[in-house]
Amino acid sequence: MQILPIANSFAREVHGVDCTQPLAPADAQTLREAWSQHGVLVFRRQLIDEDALVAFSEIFGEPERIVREDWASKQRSEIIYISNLLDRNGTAIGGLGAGEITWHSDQSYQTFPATGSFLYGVEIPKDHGATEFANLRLAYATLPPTLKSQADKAWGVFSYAHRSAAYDESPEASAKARARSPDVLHPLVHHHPTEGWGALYLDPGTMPGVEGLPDDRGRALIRELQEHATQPQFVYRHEWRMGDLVMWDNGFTLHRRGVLDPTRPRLLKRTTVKLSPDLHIVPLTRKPEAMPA
Ligand SMILES: O=C(O)CCC(=O)C(=O)O
Repeated sequence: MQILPIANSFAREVHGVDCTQPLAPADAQTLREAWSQHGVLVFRRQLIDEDALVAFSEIFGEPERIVREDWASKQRSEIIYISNLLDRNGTAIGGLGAGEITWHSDQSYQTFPATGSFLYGVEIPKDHGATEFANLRLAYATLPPTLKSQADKAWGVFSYAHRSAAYDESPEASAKARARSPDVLHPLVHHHPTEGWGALYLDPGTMPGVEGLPDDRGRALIRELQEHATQPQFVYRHEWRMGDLVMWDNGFTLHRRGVLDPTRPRLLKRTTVKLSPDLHIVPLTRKPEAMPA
């Protein structure tokens, strides 16, 4: 196995691993550590069915079934489909079809966010629909001092209701998911459990504000942090090929995708796992003061 930088980015490409085969314990540990350090790992030319995708994900943590049951695979409920394809009744087979997906961190609205995401490219239009990743470790290390001291003591409000207002595909399913996902608070800065370096934790589209700040000041702080964190030098852009498996650590990365052409079929399969706070940045959580216990 070899883990090599991709161009000049923070992301790493892993060579010499067939993700359908069992991993030697030492190789699994090397991958866990590389993931928790670099944030994004890419495997090319993989041929993975749904059972194998779940089995590979389970090496790193317990799979989470996300709140959108309507996006789940009918074979393996641990998998959701990210797709613009429709079934024969004209119903979307998954979610996040063709609209813009702005900078976000998966599952950040959860009390205990499952921070490991795996996305496998099954059908990908050529040169279309890249996914961009921003590294919040690099962003934190370069924050101007006043912004850093504001971020260091801030807790953000993370709200599924706020996030899902942007989804228009299935209002009923969004309402059901909202009812299961009350707002939570997470600190905007975390430290790596074994190495101690700091990183921002952000999800701009899920954060209506910052605890203790008036709405406009909270939103301004989030905007400033996002603008800093998503500068080109902190961003890796993944141009998909069929058979790519990309895994990212949501504890210190953001990702986004542009608008897609709905007529060009695109299907990716995603799993999400709970990563161990012993090795990965896993956000701390509190309930907002005003909420009932
Ligand atoms: O479709 C993509 O490229 C990104 C999907 C995404 O943002 C997600 O799975 O959270």
